[in-house]
Amino acid sequence: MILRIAIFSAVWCGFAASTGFAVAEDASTPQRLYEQQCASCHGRGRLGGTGPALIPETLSRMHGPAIAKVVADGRVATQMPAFGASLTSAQIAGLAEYIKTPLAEVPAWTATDIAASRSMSARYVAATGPVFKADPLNLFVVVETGDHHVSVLDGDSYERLDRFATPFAVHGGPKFTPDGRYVFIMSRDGWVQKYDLWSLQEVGRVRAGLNARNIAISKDGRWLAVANYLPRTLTILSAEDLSVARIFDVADKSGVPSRVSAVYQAPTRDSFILALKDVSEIWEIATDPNAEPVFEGFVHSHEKGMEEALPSSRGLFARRRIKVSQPLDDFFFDPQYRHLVGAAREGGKAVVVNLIVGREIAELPLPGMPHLGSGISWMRDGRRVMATPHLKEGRLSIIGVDDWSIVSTVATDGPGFFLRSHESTPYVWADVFFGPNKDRMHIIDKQSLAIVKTLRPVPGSTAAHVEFDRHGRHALVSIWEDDGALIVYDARTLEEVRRIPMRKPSGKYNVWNKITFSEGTSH
Ligand code: DHE
Repeated sequence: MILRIAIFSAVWCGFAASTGFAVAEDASTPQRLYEQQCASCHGRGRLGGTGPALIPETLSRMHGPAIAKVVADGRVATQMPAFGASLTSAQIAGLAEYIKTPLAEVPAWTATDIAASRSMSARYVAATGPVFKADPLNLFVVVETGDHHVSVLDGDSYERLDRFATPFAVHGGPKFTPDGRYVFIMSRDGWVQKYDLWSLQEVGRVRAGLNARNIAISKDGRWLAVANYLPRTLTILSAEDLSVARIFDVADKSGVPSRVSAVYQAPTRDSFILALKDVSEIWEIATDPNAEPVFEGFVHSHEKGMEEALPSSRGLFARRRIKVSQPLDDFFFDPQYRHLVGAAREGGKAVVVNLIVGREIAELPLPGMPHLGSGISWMRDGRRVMATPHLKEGRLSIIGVDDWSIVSTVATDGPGFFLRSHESTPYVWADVFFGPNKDRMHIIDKQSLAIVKTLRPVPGSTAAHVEFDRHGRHALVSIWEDDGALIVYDARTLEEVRRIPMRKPSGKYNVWNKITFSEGTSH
């Protein structure tokens, strides 16, 4: 019966939208209207179904047409129909406001829910080797957010080997197993998709959270960590079959819950590092089964009126808390993963944390919202430096990684989002993501720090996010538009060599550069 109602309402929803059949006025409140028109696809609790979740955590991060416009006109390349002919503009405006309202309480998403969402592809057959001739370690995975697909490109010929549908609204870098065979892709609705790059087939998918930030894979490729905003958890999945291995309820030592801003792999430490949004702690979770015991410190025991030692944890998934002075976000790691630099929410500064001793060791004045997660590093005059763009200022900050001092600043034509380089190129490529010069891409000499050229691939269209092939011969630039393109440049002459039409190619990731933690890419 429930199934029949669901089918009826899905059909009705498409029928009403497509015929312009006026919706009765008993749809008196936006909530009631939502239940009638949207719930069959987007879920009764707005947490998603065949359509994405309609909650502010997801919607406020989506770029594109305003919500009311999507309701009225539908969304191209998806199953979202147009309601403009069947709903009044007041009803549409009411609906748009309703779905922007935060949920009354943080919903649960338990191990049982996750397990129930897991679906392994019945058609998947694992090939014994790559089913193509291209170098499997020089493939590119290109996320096309325009129509929620991924293209797999041969990194030598730039032929497209496959193009497959992803979950709605992929965010962050896909993560690869250490051998480069499998890639994991995450959507803002918490779906994780596993794809086999040798067989060119989806392996399966699972919903690990309701609103997720990013994923990280363990050093040995066995575990996948999913950072969630909703609920306040870190989900650890088996990378093999996407089953749930562990769920951490995230809260500080005194029990205050927190969203997880991001999770990163620290390869030299064989651990995951977590940035926490709401509490002044950084977490480290061991992915080494033989990890040393982690001592959690002392708590005050009211019963005994004394300090009592907290039990230590050891081995796989042992958790360590690092106390910091305020919540830190958006981490850059030095190449040895001895230090991280995190952005402090207030005060226009960044904080350096030594991961070995587990405390803050330096502060850097970095106003204008540094985007440390995009930071890259290289050797300059015998010294390692890192560079970070700023989301609110047209400049790059160049920082000495040895003494954490500001070495220089490079003035750019506007605030940037992403930076890229490669071991074998003398240049850093920096986009100008925001403002009137969003169509520009600066090429900066790594030694002199001079801008040697500014590309303008498509006047008026955003040029963003660069990735090199494994040899550093070519640099791929996205034209970040719905009818966009991927432009391949010769990394030495800086001339265009190829243009491949794509649907808003938001990011592209080279297998080799990612699995070797190339210093020119963000990790
Ligand atoms: Fe991202 C990576 C956080 C907005 C596109 N973004 C990341 C990562 C984090 C992050 C923590 C690193 C994850 C990883 O790769 O494992 N992003 C945030 C934000 O906090 C912010 C500012 C606001 C938000 O919550 O959404 C934000 N990000 C955006 C966008 O608006 C972008 C431009 C478009 C979009 O798709 O939403 C965007 N973020 C990206 C991309 C990466 C990314 C393409 C991967 C970069 C890479 O090269 O590795």
